[in-house]
Amino acid sequence: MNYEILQIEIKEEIAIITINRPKALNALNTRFFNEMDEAIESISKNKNIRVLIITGEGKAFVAGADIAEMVNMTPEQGTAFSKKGQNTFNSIENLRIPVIGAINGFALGGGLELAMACDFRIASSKAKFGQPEVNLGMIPGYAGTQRLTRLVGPADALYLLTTAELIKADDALRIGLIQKIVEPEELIEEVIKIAQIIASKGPKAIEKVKYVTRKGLNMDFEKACDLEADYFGTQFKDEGEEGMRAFLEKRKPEWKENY
Ligand code: DAK
Repeated sequence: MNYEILQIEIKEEIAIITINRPKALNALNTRFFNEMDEAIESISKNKNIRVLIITGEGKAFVAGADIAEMVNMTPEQGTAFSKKGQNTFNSIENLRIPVIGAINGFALGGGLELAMACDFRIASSKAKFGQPEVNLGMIPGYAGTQRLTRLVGPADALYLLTTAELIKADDALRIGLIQKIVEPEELIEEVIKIAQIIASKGPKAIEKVKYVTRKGLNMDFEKACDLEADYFGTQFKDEGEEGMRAFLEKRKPEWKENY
């Protein structure tokens, strides 16, 4: 596919997707979803990539779903548009490698929903967050009601969902919506450093810890603990033996490159 909206860069084991439609504050349209589906599929097939970073160009991460594209939709088209976006965001969340949101500016509506499909978020001190759909007589359509509630709890989620207030990075940090705030000019550099730390760990351990954490969220607690025990066990042969031996021998572990 010829990408028009996304820029994809691969730096060693780290992939960076930049949403580059700054004139419309990176608003999400059908073209974006088609490109993102293709990008995620190709990244999922590339076994050399260990971490994905998603960011935006200009003053917005993403200012929401494209209001100009949505304005004339019928209810049936709206539901289809919503399902399409949900599927794309689910495929980001379900990617086998960690996905970091580098939130450079406005993350509003569908933009915050995209940010929440990432595994965690590092934000510029200038970023702003909100679910302003009710201003437009709408509600979130890309699982925002669900992911926001699971991330910050029902009271903070409903505060944001019903007031449509835009909050600053320090408030987003306080409620657990983001994990760290950095100066705008240091954002990408800092997120790449975090990605490099993750990429230095056992690749199978990283994949499994993401899978068990995510999968367990939708399971009964005891069954989730059984899942963890199973994956813990398999990791002894996959990487644990080398990792623990390296510790005792006071050397760096050497992870297998390919599986
Ligand atoms: N869609 C389309 N264009 C947008 C946009 C958006 N969400 N946000 C900004 N733009 C465009 C503006 O129209 C403007 O275009 P021109 O006039 O230059 O052609 C350009 O980007 C620059 O924006 P501003 O001039 O407004 O820039 P400011 O710095 O003054 O203001 C702002 C920045 C982010 C505060 C403001 O642009 C703003 O309030 N934007 C709208 C934010 C918003 O309401 N976002 C939530 C969108 S609703 C569903 C599926 C999904 C959803 C709902 C239902 N189903 C299918 C059921 C999700 C909905 C949303 O995400």
